Amino acid sequence: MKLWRGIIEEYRELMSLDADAPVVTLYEGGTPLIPAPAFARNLGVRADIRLKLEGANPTGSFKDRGMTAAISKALADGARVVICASTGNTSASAAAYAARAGLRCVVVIPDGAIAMGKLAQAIAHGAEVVPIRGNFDRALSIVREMADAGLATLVNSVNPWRIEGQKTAAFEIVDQLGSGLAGSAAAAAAAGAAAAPDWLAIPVGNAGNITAYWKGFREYAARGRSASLPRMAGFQAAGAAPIVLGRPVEHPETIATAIRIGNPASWASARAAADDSGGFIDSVTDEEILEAYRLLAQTEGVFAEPASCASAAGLIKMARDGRLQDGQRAVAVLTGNGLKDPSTAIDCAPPVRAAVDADCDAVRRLIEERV
Ligand code: AN7
Repeated sequence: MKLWRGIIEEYRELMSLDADAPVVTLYEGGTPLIPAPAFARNLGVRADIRLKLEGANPTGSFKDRGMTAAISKALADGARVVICASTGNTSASAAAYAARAGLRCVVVIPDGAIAMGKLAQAIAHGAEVVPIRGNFDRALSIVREMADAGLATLVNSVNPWRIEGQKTAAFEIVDQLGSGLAGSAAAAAAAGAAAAPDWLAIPVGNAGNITAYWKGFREYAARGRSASLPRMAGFQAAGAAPIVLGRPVEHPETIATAIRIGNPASWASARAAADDSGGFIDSVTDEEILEAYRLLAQTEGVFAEPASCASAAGLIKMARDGRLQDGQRAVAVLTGNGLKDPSTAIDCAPPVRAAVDADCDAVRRLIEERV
């Protein structure tokens, strides 16, 4: 059995890290790419749908791919303190990798607007948590200023090492799809080369991840390791959809707090990824996100956090309006684990029934009347 070594060791020749630099890793990456036949049946088109389970990373989100690279580089450069703004997952990941590297970690978050699991992680890993009376966009501008002043190394996705790490998810998808599968990528596969899916559906917040995936797919194709490129389909939440609207949103609002971002730092490169790939950036409503959230959990056994489900909600929308067609293959990136946000899971479901007496009769009665 070959053990997974983390994304830097697995894809070192495709990343421009110094060979002798220290590697700070939690053995991130190598996440499952799973078929979603029940979800696909709900779409009403005969498409091949796969889910990339980024919630299976060590801290429960895709951020770990970027963080192993950014923290390794920070350590190599002699940093003592790292800093980030976050809607939650970046802070959880930065806190964990900084702990492993022995670095101080400061995280600046919008007060009251990050999911409980993520806050718990930042605290558990010993990060210094600074809540601000303002949103993510404000937090990002503050930490950028702190970094410019030389107080700390910035590990948000404006740090190019974050993008370097995150692009490896695109490599994995091509490798995992392998060869000999159905869909319009089949011709390329038959020729012996692995290929990208027809569509890559992905949530968009600060827009680093869509930028990273597009970079990864292009680099893999340029190296002859992928016979095709996907069309990139990015999805923002309707209440936080600056790229779709073409202007910053001053007060972004969505149940998907991870992507509650009104002025994405990587706006231009996200636009380019969509345009250059023949794709688009669209929005999905909170209701559509929650519908996808329930479908994935209850028909596929996949618990992804609400922001993640923007990609799956996007596929439902694409199937409805004819953009996703019979015979195509689509991968939805599920960026974070559902356990990150237990409050949404509980608040959006019927209440758990009141306790019954602790005897078999009471429980049997409930089973017989189908609870
Ligand atoms: C689950 O943690 O911005 O478009 O500060 O946590 O690369 O920003 C999180 C973003 C999608 C959007 N899904 O990715 C943060 C943060 C989940 C996320 C996104 C985030 P980008």
